[in-house]
Amino acid sequence: MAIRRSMLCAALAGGLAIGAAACSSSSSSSGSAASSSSSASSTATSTSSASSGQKFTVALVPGDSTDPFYLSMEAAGQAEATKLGMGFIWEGAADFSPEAQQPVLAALLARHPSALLVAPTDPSALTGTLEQFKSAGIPIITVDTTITDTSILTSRITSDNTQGGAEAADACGAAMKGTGSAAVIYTTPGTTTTNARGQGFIAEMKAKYPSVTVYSEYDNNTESTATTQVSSLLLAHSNLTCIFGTNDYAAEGAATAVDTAHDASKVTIAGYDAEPALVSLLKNHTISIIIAQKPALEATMAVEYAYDALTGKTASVQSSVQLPNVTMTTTNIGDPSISEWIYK
Ligand code: T6T
Repeated sequence: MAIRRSMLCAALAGGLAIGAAACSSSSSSSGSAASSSSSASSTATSTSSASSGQKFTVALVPGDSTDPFYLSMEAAGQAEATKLGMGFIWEGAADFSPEAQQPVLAALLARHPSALLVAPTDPSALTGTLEQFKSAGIPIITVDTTITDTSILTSRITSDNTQGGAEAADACGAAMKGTGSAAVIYTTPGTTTTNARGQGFIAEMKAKYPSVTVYSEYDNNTESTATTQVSSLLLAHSNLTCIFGTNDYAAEGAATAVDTAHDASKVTIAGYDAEPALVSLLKNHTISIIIAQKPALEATMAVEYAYDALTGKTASVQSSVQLPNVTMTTTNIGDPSISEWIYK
């Protein structure tokens, strides 16, 4: 696990909120990353070596099976599991919703993986199913999103979503010179990450730019819905000059609406997620700032924590981790230390 410790310690140096003890104990094993694939019909599955005699198998259930954010997690989680000699299962629903995710979890429970990594699509609707994993002795680690009852979790790993929202508000507030109105485009009401981003944005706006009015919409994680909502907001509020898309779909939908309204010169768009299509919009100045996460690092850490929990190294497992974000702007995106965080 040599890479593990260097990644963790680099992240710690970059402001990661975990204990320094995480840098002190490690073991290592070698191996090369196996390739994996996924497809989206009703579910996407990639199973590697889960039945080839390995002692442990870790399962990763993403929010949905097609989002580049979760595909980055899949690749990194698979690579780390291979390195640690564990089998890896990837099972995701085509849609980001608790209704779609619940049957995926139920089917997975029947296969009894050694550990479950999951990005829950609702903070409470899946708790009953997750409790069944816990009762079956399967450690649960949430990645990205989480649940309200954290007592059943071995760990939860996410980004500093509140800080990311606040940073978007700072960029908008400055561009707006503290006047006018702004809009937050949330995804679904049950998404803990995007909710925290929107709340962080609103709190920062209130504190630093109290004259700015902030409107909110939920796009149900659908880009075309975000476009429709932003088009209506632009028509209804002539002083609307900032839009914060709390994920890539929201920001891309906002960009289409602003472009269609020919308002690009007066509207600042702050987006989330270094998904390649959104980065292209940053490079051509359609949007002004991207708050990027580190999905690969989240998955790598989660697989390592699963391994530690299964092998009795519980002292290495932090119960809550918030990884720092990377701010991408039109001026710094050419810097390799920034562009390295574009999602693969
Ligand atoms: O922003 C990420 C993730 O953090 C969020 O929970 C859901 O949307 C994304 O997957 C991006 O599409």
